[in-house]
Amino acid sequence: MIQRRTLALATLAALASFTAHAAEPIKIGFLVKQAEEPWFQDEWRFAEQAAKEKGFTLVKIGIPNGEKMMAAIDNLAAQKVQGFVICAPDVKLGAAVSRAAKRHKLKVMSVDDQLVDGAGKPIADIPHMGISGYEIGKQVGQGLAEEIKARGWNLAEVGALRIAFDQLPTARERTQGALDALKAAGLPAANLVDAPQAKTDTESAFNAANIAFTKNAKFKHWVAFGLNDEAVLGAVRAGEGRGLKQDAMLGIGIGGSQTALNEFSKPTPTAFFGTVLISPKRHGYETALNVYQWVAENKQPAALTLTSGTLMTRKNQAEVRKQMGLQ
Ligand code: FCA
Repeated sequence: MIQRRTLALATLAALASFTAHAAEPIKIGFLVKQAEEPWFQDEWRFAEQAAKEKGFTLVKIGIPNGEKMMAAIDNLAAQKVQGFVICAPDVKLGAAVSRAAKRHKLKVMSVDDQLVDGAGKPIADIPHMGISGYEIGKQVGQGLAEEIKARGWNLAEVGALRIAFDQLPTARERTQGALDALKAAGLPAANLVDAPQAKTDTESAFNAANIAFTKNAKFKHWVAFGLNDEAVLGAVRAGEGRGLKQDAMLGIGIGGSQTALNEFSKPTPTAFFGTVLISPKRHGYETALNVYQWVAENKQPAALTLTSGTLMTRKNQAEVRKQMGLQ
């Protein structure tokens, strides 16, 4: 009798532990370097959509520097998260991310900025979703070249302001694409003006552009490009401070989130002419879903996914956003 009861209890206990295990809630982390930037807000919003649809919990943490990043990964592990998506504050932290993930047995996938090892090579075992930087940059350059032509500007008198953040490979690729397209359209190579920014936000771009304008007063017209909308917006605001309005300057960003939409909704057009709209839905929803499926179904994400963009201006914004599934 006693034996049977013990057996029954043991079975119950085993069952309980099995159920507890089977029902262990899935939690996925989503760490981004600049939580205040509209692009990252959008990514989080779409990741939440995936969480809601699939029934997992999303843990969102902003990681503005390496120290906060390491603390956030430990924090995820303490919360029993099983995997995470990351856009690191510095891609050279790749080896540290990889080690921390292994130590805590967490699945990890990067988004936007591909992590590299000590030698600057992408870390092969961290799946990545990013934009096709060079192609999208070319779309920026082609858009600028077309508008230069439409306005009848003489390319010899156009300064090309490159807001540069060259320590980030995707930023380098984007601005190189834009520059190559402008050169292909006939921009003299000597008209390139580099303006390195300290961080990838509007204020840093504004400061960088101001210095560049001061040093290069000779150009009659300006075009500006950079890694994102914030870079171009900083250049546009700096131009305005010097009396370079939209009839003298043109900028095309990359992103298409609220930063660009705010500019487009101003009653008078600014020099922020357009942006190449990229997809926060793919980058937020799909990466979160990929990591979820990795954890729940052991389905490994594709090693590398590169997404495309579409040129969006004040005029076609509603249409283009609709096509991208963004309202
Ligand atoms: C980088 C940039 C962001 C965004 C993203 C796709 O992380 O810093 O602004 O353009 O790529």
